[in-house]
Amino acid sequence: MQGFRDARCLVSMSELRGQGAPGSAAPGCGPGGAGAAAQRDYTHPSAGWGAARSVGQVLARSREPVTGVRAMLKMNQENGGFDCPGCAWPDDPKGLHLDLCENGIKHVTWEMTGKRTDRAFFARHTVTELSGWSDYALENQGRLTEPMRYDAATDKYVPIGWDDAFALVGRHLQALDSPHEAAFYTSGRLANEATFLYQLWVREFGTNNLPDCSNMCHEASGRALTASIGTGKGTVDITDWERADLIWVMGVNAASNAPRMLTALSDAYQRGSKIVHINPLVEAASRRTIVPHEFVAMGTFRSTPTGSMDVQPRIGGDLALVRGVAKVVFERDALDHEFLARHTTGLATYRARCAGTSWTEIVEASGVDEATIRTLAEGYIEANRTIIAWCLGVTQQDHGVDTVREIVNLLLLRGNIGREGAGPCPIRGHSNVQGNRTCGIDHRPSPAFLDKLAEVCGIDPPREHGLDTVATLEAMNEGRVKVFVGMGGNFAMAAPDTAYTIAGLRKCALTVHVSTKLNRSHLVHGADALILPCLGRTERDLQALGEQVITVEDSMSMVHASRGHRRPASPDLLSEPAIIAGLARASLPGSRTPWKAYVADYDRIRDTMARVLDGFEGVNHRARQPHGFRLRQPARERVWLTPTGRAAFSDSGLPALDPGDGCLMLGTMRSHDQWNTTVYSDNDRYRGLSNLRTAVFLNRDDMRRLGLSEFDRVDVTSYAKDGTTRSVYGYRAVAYDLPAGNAAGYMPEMNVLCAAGDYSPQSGQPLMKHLRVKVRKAAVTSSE
Ligand SMILES: Nc1nc2c(c(=O)[nH]1)N[C@H]1C(S)=C(S)[C@@H](COP(=O)(O)OP(=O)(O)OC[C@H]3O[C@@H](n4cnc5c(=O)[nH]c(N)nc54)[C@H](O)[C@@H]3O)O[C@H]1N2
Ligand SMILES: Nc1nc2c(c(=O)[nH]1)N[C@H]1C(S)=C(S)[C@@H](COP(=O)(O)OP(=O)(O)OC[C@H]3O[C@@H](n4cnc5c(=O)[nH]c(N)nc54)[C@H](O)[C@@H]3O)O[C@H]1N2
Ligand SMILES: [Mo]
Repeated sequence: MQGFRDARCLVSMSELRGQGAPGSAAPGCGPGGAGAAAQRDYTHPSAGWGAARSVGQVLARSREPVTGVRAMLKMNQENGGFDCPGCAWPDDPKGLHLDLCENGIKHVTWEMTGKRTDRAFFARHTVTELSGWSDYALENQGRLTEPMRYDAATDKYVPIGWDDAFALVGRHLQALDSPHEAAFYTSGRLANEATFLYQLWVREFGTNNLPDCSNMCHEASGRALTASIGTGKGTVDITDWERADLIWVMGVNAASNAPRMLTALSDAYQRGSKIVHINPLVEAASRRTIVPHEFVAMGTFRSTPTGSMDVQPRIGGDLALVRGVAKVVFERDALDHEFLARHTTGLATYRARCAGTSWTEIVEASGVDEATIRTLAEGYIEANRTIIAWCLGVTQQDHGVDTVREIVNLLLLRGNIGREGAGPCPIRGHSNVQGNRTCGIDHRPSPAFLDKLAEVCGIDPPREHGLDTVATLEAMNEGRVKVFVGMGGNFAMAAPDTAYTIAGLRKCALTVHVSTKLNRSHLVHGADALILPCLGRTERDLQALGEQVITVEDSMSMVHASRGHRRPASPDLLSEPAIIAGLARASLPGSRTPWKAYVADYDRIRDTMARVLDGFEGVNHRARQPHGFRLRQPARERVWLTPTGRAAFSDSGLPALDPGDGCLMLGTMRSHDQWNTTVYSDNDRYRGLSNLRTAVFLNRDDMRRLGLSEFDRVDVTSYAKDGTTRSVYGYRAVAYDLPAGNAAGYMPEMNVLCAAGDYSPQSGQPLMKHLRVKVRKAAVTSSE
């Protein structure tokens, strides 16, 4: 990362809103200006009326109160509605009622806004001026309406026709010395059909440079599950959730980020199942909820508990915690011997590893005392059917792969995989991030997949591995990648090391973003730059042979159709498949791929997918069934596609977690009122915080030790592995229930603290929940 120091020259202070400057307060990405920051304990159940009020505010802001409500009624319904783009939790299988939630509604209405970011808007504002705006203000201008190209003479975006835009990209790509000088990013909303066309274009063009948001999200889960059980996905489905008698929820803020999971948790609790929340922070979902869709319950304020036990490990302590539980399982000989003998390898080594890990080490590395771990273990031994679910708290760590493998080890000990009501369950993030991988977005594609693609599509795909997200950052900064295409998302803000990321994008010859709304990635552009606006999930997609449906895959491998009903935000929008086909035709003039025919009728794309992708046979018919169909997950049937044909125990040491030298370990996370880089407000209801995003959550004892009182101004410095430091200024210290030595704060602001060179050697994932930091009282306290 030699480029880090020059990166600072290419980026202005005003656009690093999460950073600020010494002596003043960092503004943050939210709207600001709503009043003084405050915190009070949130004592109400999650969801419920607080959620309803918050939805009302978002609907009013997007000027869509009536249509917003109508859209809610169309969402996630098996009778031809669209898939909620809010998260990847599956639909309610009973289909009897609406299964919708506050944050899904916010997410959808944000897309459906009546406001427009049109050519008149771009004519009024230079890019330099817009760079000083908050991220909230940028997106809040509304939907993009037509393709725009950056004009350096005026420092403005000006309209360009679709064909000219495609031709421009074609010229740039053809001018490269090698196809590997371009990188093609995917954000996890992209539907299966667009995904398939995208990777086909990129591979026909000649590279596997397909970085995606998964590289920052669940890469660790995919790698670990593949190594342990032969397939990179969870094994449970929603009916298993209805049968489990023990559920562990690790490192996920369910009430905010997978709110429909609250329904499953409260149902489970009512059935008598035990639910354990494992999180350094005690989050709202671990207490009580008003089930998101139960309007009657909302009316009567009837709430259901959603947790039986909270365990608070230190950040990164999950591996040691699981090891401790496994140690007790061995001690008690509570093993499923028959399963272990028939289905697994590596048990003896793992047994020795557990025996050889002392309680002192386990307690130190987990931050949880032995008695609590034993209680947790007794609960695990008592249960007949256990699901372990996890999200970013587990994956965005140096040893994320080891931790997920340890979770699988623990499940294997008692035969908790491939049995009803039991199994591993990564909670995926973006609504189709799992489908992206299934349909070929992978910078390390398997030879078998490439062979099939070559045979069916008649192309000669490159065999060498491509760049992931972190490697793309480095390649852009070093001039090895000159063209960046972003298929959705907001790369500039989502990727680590904001200054370095921005500098990399600025060094490109061309940046292209396919987007629905204006965001920072459009403002930190290459010499040439395009914004290509596309249809959203809620909108009707009319092509030459009629109205189209798309398909998506949820967290539990269910593939189903999604159909938008709304009139598109502008007549000049194209669908993502149409944009990809346009780009492909312009950059591959000799291509024999039937791009036009594919776009005319997406059934044709699915017919090809059915021939390339395992489990997609008959997709056109099956995806249109109510609730769609479940992709086969061999491990669920105890078919292990590992080299030995058995599930493999892992054997790893415990990680060194002491941040050393007076440092704290900090994890970045989302507030309740944001969707990744989209920030709806400066509030975080369940954590009781209002009007503040530039916050550092600290343990009370640490605050005392550092001489800090609640809401004091602080500067935070992170220490990267290569010795570089990064700082943010004028944050506020907020006391919170988290273990001493740990801290937390919000993404995307705190991405300025994440060194791009600090990624897990196991997964390539940036260490977004594993930052070594020092917190100090701010040198100068600003007046406000
Ligand atoms: N409304 C809404 N929904 C979303 C999103 C959104 O931004 N808004 N984003 C979507 C996406 S892409 C994703 S990937 C998911 C993200 O869903 P989450 O994984 O819930 O995302 P974070 O907010 O990053 O929260 C991480 C949680 O991990 C905990 N944690 C931090 N460190 C550790 C640790 O070492 N161990 C354990 N056990 N826990 C730890 C934090 O306290 C926090 O509760 O949500 C998806 N759904
Ligand atoms: N520090 C830190 N950083 C993180 C994380 C963290 O926990 N901590 N989490 C990481 C994770 S898990 C993820 S998934 C990434 C998220 O990274 P991204 O997926 O890159 O970011 P999003 O914020 O989801 O993207 C928002 C933008 O998507 C565009 N958009 C919305 N809908 C559509 C659509 O239908 N089509 C198209 N083409 N565009 C659309 C809009 O223009 C909007 O501005 O961030 C990562 N970054
Ligand atoms: Mo994610």
